[in-house]
Formats: sequence, C-alpha cells, structure tokens
Amino acid sequence: MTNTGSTKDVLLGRIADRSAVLGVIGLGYVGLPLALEFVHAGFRVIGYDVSQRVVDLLMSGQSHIQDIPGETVRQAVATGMFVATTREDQLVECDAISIAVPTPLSKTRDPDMAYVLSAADTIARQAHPGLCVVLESTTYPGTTRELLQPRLEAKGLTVGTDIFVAFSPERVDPGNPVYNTKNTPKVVGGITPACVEVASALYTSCIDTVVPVSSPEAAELVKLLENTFRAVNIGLVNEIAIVCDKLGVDVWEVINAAATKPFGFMKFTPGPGIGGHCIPLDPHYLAWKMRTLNYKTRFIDLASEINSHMPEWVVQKVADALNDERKAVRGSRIVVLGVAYKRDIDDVRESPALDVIRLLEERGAEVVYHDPFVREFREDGHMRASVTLTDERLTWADAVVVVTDHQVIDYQRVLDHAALVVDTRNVMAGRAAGRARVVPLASGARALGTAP
Ligand code: SAJ
Repeated sequence: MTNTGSTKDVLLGRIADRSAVLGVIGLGYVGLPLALEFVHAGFRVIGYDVSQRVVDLLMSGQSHIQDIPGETVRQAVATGMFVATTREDQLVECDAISIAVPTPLSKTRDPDMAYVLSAADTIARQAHPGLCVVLESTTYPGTTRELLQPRLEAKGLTVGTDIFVAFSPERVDPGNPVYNTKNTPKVVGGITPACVEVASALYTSCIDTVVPVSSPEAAELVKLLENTFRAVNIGLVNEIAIVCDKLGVDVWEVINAAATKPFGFMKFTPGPGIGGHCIPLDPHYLAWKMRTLNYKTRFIDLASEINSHMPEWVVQKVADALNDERKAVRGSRIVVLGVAYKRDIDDVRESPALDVIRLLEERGAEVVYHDPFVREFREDGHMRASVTLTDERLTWADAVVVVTDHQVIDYQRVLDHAALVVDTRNVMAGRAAGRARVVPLASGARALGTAP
C-alpha cells in the first residue's frame, strides 16, 4: 500500500499498517520488554545495544532480563521480527527509534548524560525525514529539547515536519507480577503537537493506555514527580521511625494503624535506607536542574539526607545491641541477611546493605552475608559471596542483621538459632519467641528476651 500526503501522514500510515520498522536503543530491563511489545504488535524491530554479549545472547534466543522468558526472545528472533545488533548503520531502516539507555549519576551526584548523548549522536548519524525519536531514559526537564532536538536539527531536519521528537518516561517495575510494559499507562510529551500525535500513535500500537501531555518537559517532570514522591515519603516514614524510637513507640504499630485510614494516606515503611537505580537517583536529576536555576529543592535534599542516614542508624542499633551483651562491634561476627535493594529480587545497585556492611567493617566487625538471590557481588574491586545460612552459621554470629526481607527465608529458624537479631524490616513481628533477642529498627522500648 503506498502512502501519500505529508511526512507525518506517511509515517502515521506506516505505523497503522505495521509496515514501519521500529528501533530500540538499549536492550536492558526497559528496552527489551518494549522491543518485544512492538514485535507482538506486528512490527519488525531492530534492537541496538553497544554490548556484543547482550546482542549475542539475544540472537541465540536467550534473555538476560528477569521478566522476559528466553522463549519469547527465541520466537521473536526466529520469525525474523526481532534482530539485535551492535551495528548502528542498521538503524537507518527505522521509521521510529526509542532510546532506553541508562542515566546514572556521577560521583558528585550530577547527571551523567554520556549514554543519552551517545544514543543521540548515533541516531543523528542515521536520521532521515520521516523518523520519530522518543527518549525514555529518566532525566532532568529540558533534556529532550536541549540535547536531543539540536543534534537532529543539525542534520537539516525540521522537528515537527521532517522529524518527530518526544519524551516518554519508562515505568518498568522489574519483578512486578501485575504491571508490565503493555498495561502500564504511557505518558508522551512531544516538541510539537505533530510530535505528540506521532509518538502517541507509535505507543498506542502496543500499550493499552497512552497519556499525551503538552511538552517533553512536562513528561520529563511526570517521571521525576513519581519517584521524588516515593523518595520524600520514604524519608518521612524513616524520620517517623526515629521519632518513635525516641518516644519508645512501635513505629510499625503506628504505620499499620494509620494505614487503616481509607483515604488521604498512603503506606510507606521505614527501612535501612533506599536502593535501586530509580528512587535514590531520579530526584537528584531534578535537584541538579533546579540548582542551575538557583533554586534549592529542599524536600529532595532533606529526604536524601534522612534516607542516606539510615544505614548509620542501623549500625548504631547493632552497636547498642552488642553493647547490651557487653560486646564491642570490633571483633564481633555478624551475618547480614539480604543484600538486594528490595525483597525478592537480585539487584544490589545502591543497596543500603552495602553501606551497612562497610560501616560495620569500618568498626572492626567480621561481616558475612546471606542472600538467596545474590550468590556473589563485586564491591570496591573485590568479590563477596553469599554464605550458606546453616544453624551453625546462625549460632556462630554475635548478631544477625535483617536488611532485605526476602520472603523465602525461614525467619523462625533465625529466631531459634541466633543470639541477637537486629530486624530493620519487621520480619520477626508476630513470630514465636526463640533463642534470639530481637532489636527492631526503631522501638525505644528495648525488646529484651523475646521477639515482639
Ligand atoms: N523502600 C522503603 N520503604 C518503602 C518503599 C521502598 O524503604 O515504603 C525502599 C526499598 O527497600 C528500596 C527503595 O526504597 O530500597 C526503592 O524501592 P521501590 O519500591 O521504590 O522500588 P524501585 O526502586 O524498584 O522503584 C520502582 C519504580 N519504578 C519506576 O521507576 C518505573 C517506582 O516508581 C515504583 O513505584 C516502584 O518500582 C514500585 O512501586 O515497585
């Protein structure tokens, strides 16, 4: 079928009849699910990644992403509807390209835009009239207009006429059994109305709900609001934990009772700090941008201060608990239970457990960890391996610190064999008393003897 009319109409036609070839740059936990949703919608998809290892793995029909079965990849490759490549020249075939590359922070908590700039330059080299480019990576407001648009216009292309540029935040929640790329509403903000129209049509082809907004800045801010909301509320509930500790009140009782309010309240839980590649980092993108405009985002900075203090709070709890046993941290043998940044996943990025381990070792403790999801990890250049959680290991420990509340752990066995448990996740609540003395993350009433 030949399409006629403006560049936009031709592109909309190719999206509608699935003759468009789609590209995804970055085949990680965001890009690969998106690429496969496009395949399922009937498009041929070119996945580009700089990692030859990832490309080879995918082309051999395997998956490196927890939520994507290898069979799904194998079928997409076998039908010829999906190809993974490290060759950027293959992107010239694409009618639309989504960018899903990392946006980490530098050591000074400033945005590291290297991956985005590299992807933008790659696309610029392959760009042609009739191309739609959508940035999905979480970033500061203004990135799409200030970094992406000029690189494409430098090719002599006019945004909104020859080429269509938008931002659409990724909302992938790895391991979420309910929400996935297809059924999570997708916000889209384009440089021009035509850009919104084209980008919305692109995502409507494979995602149940598309939410257009008036600009890429609005879409960039939507994502930052979502995750800053979480960081600030986690910071609040961590401060309430400290308040409860000083008042001798059980913070979990307070939170669980507050959560009975059927409106106007959303439950967050205190913990050893915040980890992952979203919540600890995303708000700093907004804080950084506002600093360039001479504005201090106090909520973000305060939440970050409280959340990043929690590992120290935990280590002080451990020190106090050992002190109650007339033991020093120095020379004590400690098992850290769980190092992943949240329950039932294998990701240790930014995990507060790494800080807890470091701080305990700085005080002279002998620290090992057990995490059924994390067999080993590299930290500061050396490997650590998970120890087996035997009864002997539990008895060996002067203290067991529950940092990640994986559901697969037999916490009753920990209670029955350990001498002391510092429980930062309230996993011991309601269990039968065992040998262990349990010290909660925050409860001024020192729990001597039995588990709460
Ligand atoms: N945390 C708390 N207390 C809470 C909630 C979380 O201490 O009440 C800690 C977690 O232990 C973890 C960190 O905060 O260390 C982040 O937890 P998270 O539940 O926010 O999980 P993430 O980092 O995987 O966040 C992702 C985000 N998804 C996207 O950015 C697309 C976030 O927007 C989701 O709301 C979140 O998943 C989710 O709800 O699972």
